[in-house]
Amino acid sequence: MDVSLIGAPTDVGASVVGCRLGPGALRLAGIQAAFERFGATVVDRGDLTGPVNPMAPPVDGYRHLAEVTEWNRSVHDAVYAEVSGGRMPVLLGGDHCLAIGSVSAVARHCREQGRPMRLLWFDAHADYNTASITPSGNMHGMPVAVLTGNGPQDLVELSGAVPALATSDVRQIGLRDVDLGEKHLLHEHRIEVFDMRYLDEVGVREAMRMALDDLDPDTHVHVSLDLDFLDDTIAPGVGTPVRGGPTYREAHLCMEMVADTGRLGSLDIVELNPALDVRSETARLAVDLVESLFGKSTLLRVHR
Ligand code: HAR
Ligand code: MN
Ligand code: MN
Ligand code: MN
Repeated sequence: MDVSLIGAPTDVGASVVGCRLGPGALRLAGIQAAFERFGATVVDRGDLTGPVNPMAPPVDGYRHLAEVTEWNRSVHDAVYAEVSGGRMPVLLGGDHCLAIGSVSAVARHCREQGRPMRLLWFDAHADYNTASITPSGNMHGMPVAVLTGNGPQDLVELSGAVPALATSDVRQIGLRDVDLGEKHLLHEHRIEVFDMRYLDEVGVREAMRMALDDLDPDTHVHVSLDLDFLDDTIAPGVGTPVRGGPTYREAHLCMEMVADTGRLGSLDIVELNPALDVRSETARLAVDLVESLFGKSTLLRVHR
């Protein structure tokens, strides 16, 4: 497997700033070596550049729409170049608005190849807000809505086809902080949500089994890992921490089950805020999870 690291050091989509420092912190925590330990060949493409965070108020329901669009164009182009060249793009964020660019680029590639795609959205949040229902205007709260066709035209059309993804391509895992408007919209659009209550009730194993069910042998799996998916006690270094998330082992089991599919094709690691982290704990946990995603547990178990 040939992995390409792409840094996108920005927090234009958030109101708590600091995840512009994420790519550097993930590199320092050893993200490249984590991929290499499990046999990947890694090229670090360095950091993309883009507009600074203007720290401006929302306009017509969006904060920093022009800047968010510019960053996502760069991310789209960089991710598309890697995935269409047969490599696995790994986006080092940056805030979660950048998944608009990365996921739409992967969706474009899959469309061109006639392959199905499955988006696994690991997050405390649904990121399904639109201009009319957002409580904040922050665009990191909107990427799933944009990718499925609800959002500003330039972003919705980023990869050509509208929508970039069908709602049936999406599985959301770990949700526990969803705005009322989002809840109605998720329900109306029938997005498959495995929220924390569901994980509590049926267990991580069964929830992940369902999130990964009927994958075609040809399906491209994209993991979008918002680090606030994790319980805030083990991952303090995020802008919008939420209590009651998966434990260390539960999060690893999620990644291990993705690894077992053998279909992981692209990855976002987003929302790391090193300014709020404690001794790089969250960055190092992200690196640990990457190891599991790349099959750390594979071949370990022997039963007689
Ligand atoms: N739902 C809230 C909003 O839209 C907060 C979501 C933003 N936080 C994230 N996204 N980290 O996953 O403003
Ligand atoms: Mn390919
Ligand atoms: Mn998110
Ligand atoms: Mn989140």
